[in-house]
This record gives sequence, C-alpha cells and structure tokens, in this order.
Amino acid sequence: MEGSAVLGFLFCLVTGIQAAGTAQQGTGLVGDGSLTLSLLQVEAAQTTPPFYLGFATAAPQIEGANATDGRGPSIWDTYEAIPGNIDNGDTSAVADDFYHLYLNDIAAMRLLGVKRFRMSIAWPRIFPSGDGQVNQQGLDFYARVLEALLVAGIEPHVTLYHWDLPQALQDRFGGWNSDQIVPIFAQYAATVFQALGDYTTHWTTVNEPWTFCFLGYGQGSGAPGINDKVQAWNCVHNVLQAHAAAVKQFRALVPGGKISINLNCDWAQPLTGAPSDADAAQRKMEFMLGAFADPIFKGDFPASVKQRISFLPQITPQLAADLNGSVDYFALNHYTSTFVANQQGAMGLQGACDYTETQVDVNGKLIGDQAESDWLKVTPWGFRLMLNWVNNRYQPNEIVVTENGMSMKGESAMPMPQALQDTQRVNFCRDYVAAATDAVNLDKVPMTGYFAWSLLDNFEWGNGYSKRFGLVHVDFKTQQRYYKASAKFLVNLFNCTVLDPTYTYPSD
Ligand code: GBH
Repeated sequence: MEGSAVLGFLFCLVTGIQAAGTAQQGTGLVGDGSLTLSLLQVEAAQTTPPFYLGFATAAPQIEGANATDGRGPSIWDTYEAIPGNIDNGDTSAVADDFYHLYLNDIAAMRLLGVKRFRMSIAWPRIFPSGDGQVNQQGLDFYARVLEALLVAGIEPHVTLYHWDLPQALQDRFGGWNSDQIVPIFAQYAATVFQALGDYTTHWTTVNEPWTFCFLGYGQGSGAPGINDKVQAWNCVHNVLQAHAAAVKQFRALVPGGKISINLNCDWAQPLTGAPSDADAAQRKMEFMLGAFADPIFKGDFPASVKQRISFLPQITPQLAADLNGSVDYFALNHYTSTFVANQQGAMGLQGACDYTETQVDVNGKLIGDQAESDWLKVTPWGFRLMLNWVNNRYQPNEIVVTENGMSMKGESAMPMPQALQDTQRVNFCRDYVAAATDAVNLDKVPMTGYFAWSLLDNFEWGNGYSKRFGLVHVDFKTQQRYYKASAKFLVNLFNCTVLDPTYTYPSD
C-alpha cells in the first residue's frame, strides 16, 4: 500500500483514540450500560470458547459507491432498481459507505479487540464487464483495505463472490445458468489471487450457492430474478465447476493458502417421531447441503436428489476428481432450524423433494423464538446437531462457521439507545456459541472458528435496511456507528484484548 494510505490509517487510529479519550471524560458516552450487561453475562457463560472469533461482512451489503472508481453494474443493482423487489425501495447505492469509511471501521475493530474480519471482493470492481479489461482502481481499493487490516493486526478472510455478478455476464450468456461462466470465474479468481494473494492465507470461492441458485435463479426472490428450477440446478453444477477451476488457480498462485466454499444450511428437525419424517429431514439436509458438499466430499450428488430431479446435470468423473480435495476446511453458514415432514409428491424450492417444511410443531408451537426476519427462529440446539451432521457425513479436517447471527425482534422500530441494548442478540450469541462449544468439547467436532454476522447493520438484500444484523449499529442518515451490547459481549466472551472498551466511533 502507498505511504499516504498508511499515514491516513494511522491518523485515523489516532483520531479514534482521541475520540474515545473525550468520551471517557464523560460526554454522553453510548454503551457504558451495555458493557456492564455483557460482563455479567460473560460470568454466566464461564468458559472461553475453544475456537476463534471473527466478524463477517459482504461487499454489496456494506460498500456502497456502486459507480465509483470504475465499478461496473451487478445483477443486484439491476434487481434493486425494479419497484417492489426491495422493501421500502431501498438500494445498496450507499449502504454503510464502507468504500470511504473502511479506515474508521477497521480502527474501531482494532480498538474493540476483533482479530479476524471476513469480507468479500466485488467482482464488478475488478472486471466491470465480467472479464476482459482489469480495473486497477478496484484491485487498489482491496489492497488498501487488506493492508489496513494487517496494520491493525486483524487477519482478513476473503470471499471472491458474494452474489454480485457483473450484469454483463448475465446479459451475455445467462450468468450462472451457463457453463461459459466457468473459465471466466477462474480468470477473475486468478487475477485476484495474483494481485492480493499475499495479504492472507484464508479464502473462499463462493458464498451460499444454495441461496443464489435457488432463490435468484429458481424462484426469483433475489437477483437475477429468474423463476426456473432447471436454471437453478444448472447454477449448482456451474458453481461446482467454477469452484474447482478457481481452486486450481489458487493452488498455483497462493501456495500454503487455505480455501473453501461457504455453504449454508438450516437444521432439519423431523416434525414427528415417525421414521418417514426422520427420512424426510435427512433428505432435506441432502437437498440443501448435500447438493454441494456431496459432490465435493463424495464425488456425486446425493442419491435422494438424483432420484427426484429428472433434469439434474451429471457430475462427471473429471469434475469429481477436480472437486476432490478442493476444500481445505468446511465453511458453514448457519442461522436457524425448521421442522420437516414427509409428503409424497411435495414440491419445494429445489423442485420435487417429497417433504414439506414448517416453523411450528404439530401443536402449533414455534420451533424457537422469533427474530426480526420471518425465516429466523432462535434454535441453538439445532446448531449443535448441524455441526455433528456435517462432521459425521463429511469428516472434514476443520469446520469454520463463516456466518451466524440474527436480526433482533423489534430492533428497527426502536430508538437508538434502546437498540444498542440488544439483549435478544446477546442471548442468541451466548447460546449459539455455547452449543458450538458443546459440539467441540463433548462431541469432538473439529470446529476452529466462528464468524458473527455481521460487523455492521447493512443492506439486507430484499429486506433493504429494514432488518438489522449488525453487532455495530449504523445510523444510515449520518453514517455514524455505535457499538451494540452484543459486540462487546462477544469480544469479552472470547477473551479478546479490548484495547479500549469504552471506545466509540470518531465522528467525521
Ligand atoms: C446469509 O444468508 C447471507 O450470506 C448474508 O448475506 C445475509 O445478510 C445473512 O444471511 C442474513 O440474512 O425470505 O423466506 O425466502 C443466510 C441464508 C437464505 C437466509 C435465504 C434467508 C431467505 C428466506 N438465507 N433466506 S425467505
């Protein structure tokens, strides 16, 4: 990174410390109360988790600056512009303005004691039209961010693709529906590895292909807004090929690095004690997680999927060989659980699956407490079962949970001081971390890391800014940030060094 950027960063740190100093002298510091709360809860939790802590983000949800320094349009830019697609007509155009405020946010993480940061690279910043001419300004931006993280003593974990496909590739050949994406993704990956591979050893290729294949291509409730199950399963197959091709580049360009693919899965709890419901729940896991993890770890799609999806593309022996060994650790995103019941003939998001899902049991009782997001119920017990399922089926060397978190019920409507006392989120973090701790200590699951989603309140896709997942509150009108109790709770729980626990973000 250039000298001026380093100086800028140091200046920023100094400004931050000064701001904290002022705050300590008693100028209406936000967050004193939350620290007290979190310390009490740390005592209750009593044990330091046997895995590391990080905070996670994604480029399209935080950066804003969508037309700055040569970034090209993405399929989400297009999708957001269609009325009705995003709650309140929100867009990602500004988001958290991380593109301009990253030094403040990195300084704040350092002062809070966060040692790992998960972020993604925006493909349309690197290749504005998907391939062809590289945009050096895009690479320079990420070099500055990564350099600043290292200066701050924070290890970056970098994802190549978090759903922001260059629109040009959707227009040219239908994006992830076509295998033309495979060499183009590999070229993008190679460009990033070459330019930025020295900054960190922790990488993933693609975030949550289940979500963008089945919601984006299969249902149309995300970009690119297509409603076609054939395209969705083509997407699965093309993601697997693109992942394998990118990892081939990685082995050559980032020797000693570790790479994976972020797969998301809800825990499927059988609705009743009937064996057919147990089978159905297992099938749901195979459809959602097995559709990606089985080809990688076992060389083929699950039999339950092959039997039901008539138009399923094939995993050739060559692809199976390329996928074999293509992940160095299992990267799991996990939030919630659902009840699953057997039902012959049932169609789901993924097509013919012979099961149905509900959020209530046979007596109408919710599976867990409601979060702000409709789909998210608090089910820490499901997290432990989920980790065991992954461990038993795939026996990975290592599991890193690359996302876990919640939107707190009622938070968006709360006045800010109240929103900072996010007790439901503190309890969520406490209970999910405790469940994972049991999975490691009692069940011997090799989980090594836990990333809380998310550092900041951000652009929550179809929900716009109406759902807040941040550990840090963002006032979107002023771009001011304020720690929530949950941020302090987590860093204390993990015994991170809190350089200045009373630190609040500096004002611009
Ligand atoms: C993650 O997805 C994403 O990686 C992240 O970008 C996101 O901000 C975070 O979760 C919080 O949502 O509305 O009924 O159609 C988590 C998996 C899959 C959960 C899609 C929400 C939509 C359910 N997501 N699902 S519904």
